[in-house]
Amino acid sequence: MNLAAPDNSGAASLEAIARNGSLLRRIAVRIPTYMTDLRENPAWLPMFMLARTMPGRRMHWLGARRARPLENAEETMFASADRGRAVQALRSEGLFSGLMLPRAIHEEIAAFANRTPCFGNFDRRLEFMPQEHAEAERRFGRSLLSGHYFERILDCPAALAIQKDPLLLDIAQHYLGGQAKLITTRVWWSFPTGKASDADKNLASLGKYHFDLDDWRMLKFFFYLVPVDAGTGPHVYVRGSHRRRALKHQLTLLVGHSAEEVLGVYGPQSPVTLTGEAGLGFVEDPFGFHMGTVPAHTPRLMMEVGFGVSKPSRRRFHGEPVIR
Ligand SMILES: O=C(O)CCC(=O)C(=O)O
Repeated sequence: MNLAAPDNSGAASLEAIARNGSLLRRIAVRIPTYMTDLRENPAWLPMFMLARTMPGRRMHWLGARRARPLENAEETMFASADRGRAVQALRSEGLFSGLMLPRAIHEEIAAFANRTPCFGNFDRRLEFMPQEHAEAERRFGRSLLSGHYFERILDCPAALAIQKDPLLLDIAQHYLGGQAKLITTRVWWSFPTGKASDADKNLASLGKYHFDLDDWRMLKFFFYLVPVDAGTGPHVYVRGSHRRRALKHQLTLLVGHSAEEVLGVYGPQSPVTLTGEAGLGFVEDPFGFHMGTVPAHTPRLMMEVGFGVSKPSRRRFHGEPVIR
C-alpha cells in the first residue's frame, strides 16, 4: 500500500470553513476533497449520498456476508475478551467497552509517542514534540488542539500488533460482515488549550456530536494510552443512536449536530462518557452520534483502529481530513 500522504497545507483552514461557514460555503470548500475521493473510488458517491439514510443503510446491510472463522483467533493479546458479548453490545447499544491492552503494549506506544514529533491540527507544517506543546503554540502563534503521528505510527511495533490483532478483525467481521477490512490506524494527542476556536474543535472532532460517513458500515476501536478522567477529554457515545435516526438528520449533508438536538432525539440518559485507565479499549459503530471532548487539564493520547467494508481511502488511512 502506498502510504505517502498528500500535502495537507492549508487543510486546517479549509476544514475550519467547511465546519463553520454557511452550508454552501461548507460544501464548496470540500469539493476538491470530494473529487479526489470520487476519483480514487467512484463507489464513494452513492455511499456519500445514501449511507446517511436509514433505508440506504438497511439495503447495504443486506449484503453483509457470513464471517469466516479466523485460523489465528487464539493469538489475540486480549486474553479475556468475549467476541460474542462485544458483537451483541454493538448491535443493541452501538458500543462495547472493556477491552484491555497489555501494559507492555500501551506503555510502548506511549513511549514512542513521547519521543516522536507529531503534527498539530492535522497540518504537516506544524510539527512539534508533544512535551513542547506550550512552546509550539507560541512558536506557531496558534492553538494546537491535536497532534497526529500519521504514518509515523507504523514504525511502532506495539501499534502494529494492535492493528493486526485477530480479535479486532473477528469482532469487525461478525458485526459488519465477512467483507470487513482495516481502513484506519491513527494515534494522536488531544491537548488542553485555552484558546481553541470552534473551528479547531470541529477539525479535531471535539465538542460536537457527529456521525462518521466514510463508508457504508464501519466500526472503530479506540484505546486510551494514558489514564483518562473527566479532565482528560473523554470520548462520549450516544447509546442506540446507530440504529435509528431522525429524518432531519438523514436528509442533511451535515454530520455534526448540537447536543440539544441529539439528546432531544435519544434522551438525556443516552450518552456514555468513557473514562478509564491507560490501556482501556472500547469499540463503537461510528454511525452512532459521538464526540471527543476538549481536555481541561491533561493531554489525552489515543489510538484508533477502524474497519469498513469498502476500499480504504489513502487520505483517511491515518486520519487526514481534507486535501486541497
Ligand atoms: O477524539 C475523540 O474522542 C473522537 C474521535 C472521533 O470523533 C472520530 O474518530 O470520529
